[in-house]
Amino acid sequence: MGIQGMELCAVAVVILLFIAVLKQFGILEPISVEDGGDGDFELSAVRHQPEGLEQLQAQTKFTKKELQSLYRGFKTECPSGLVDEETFKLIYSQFFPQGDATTYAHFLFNAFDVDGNGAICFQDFVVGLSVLLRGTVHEKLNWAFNLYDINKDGYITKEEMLEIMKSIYDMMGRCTYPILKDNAPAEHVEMFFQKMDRNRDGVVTFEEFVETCQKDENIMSSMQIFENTI
Ligand SMILES: [Ca+2]
Ligand SMILES: [Ca+2]
Ligand SMILES: [Ca+2]
Repeated sequence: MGIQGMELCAVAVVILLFIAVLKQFGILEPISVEDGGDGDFELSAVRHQPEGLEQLQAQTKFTKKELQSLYRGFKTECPSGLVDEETFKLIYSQFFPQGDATTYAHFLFNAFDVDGNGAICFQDFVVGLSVLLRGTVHEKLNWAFNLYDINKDGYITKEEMLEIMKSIYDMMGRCTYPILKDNAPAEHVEMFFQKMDRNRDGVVTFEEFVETCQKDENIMSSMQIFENTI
């Protein structure tokens, strides 16, 4: 995998891995099903959620039927209605048995747990999912930026990017990419900053991030491919 590939990876891995998780949850398939048949039951189930179906419809780009399907899948996999970090890590480790996915799963979990209460509820889940599946390029980039900005102060530092890169390498494991050198994550961070940090002040702002990504055909086309897959 070349430098270009790794940069692509930094943005796309978030999204692609998430599809894998959805398949694991058995959630992706029902989205395309137009008529579930048991809509009334599901509707009443969703109504018991404090958020309410209509509010979720307003917050996401899913239809009522899709929300019902998603809720059914979510409830089947998580009867408690909440996903904690341990469960999230467990799911990711199943996909990367040769690597260590715990750190990356931790960062991803935080990106979904918007209110930071340590649990992903159905609302957290569908709002994040809506951005990843149906969001505009700007919304998706905002989501990715938020993932990399670990302390959420509005800047991506080299230290933060290094942590993210290391976690991606850890997750992929040596067996998959045996040619990787120990300093590969640091080299990729340097490449990332050479491209993204346009004013050379040592941090990447959201504006810099968006501007660079939108000029990068690889990143943009990866998002297109993704949209067409769903
Ligand atoms: Ca939460
Ligand atoms: Ca930061
Ligand atoms: Ca900068």
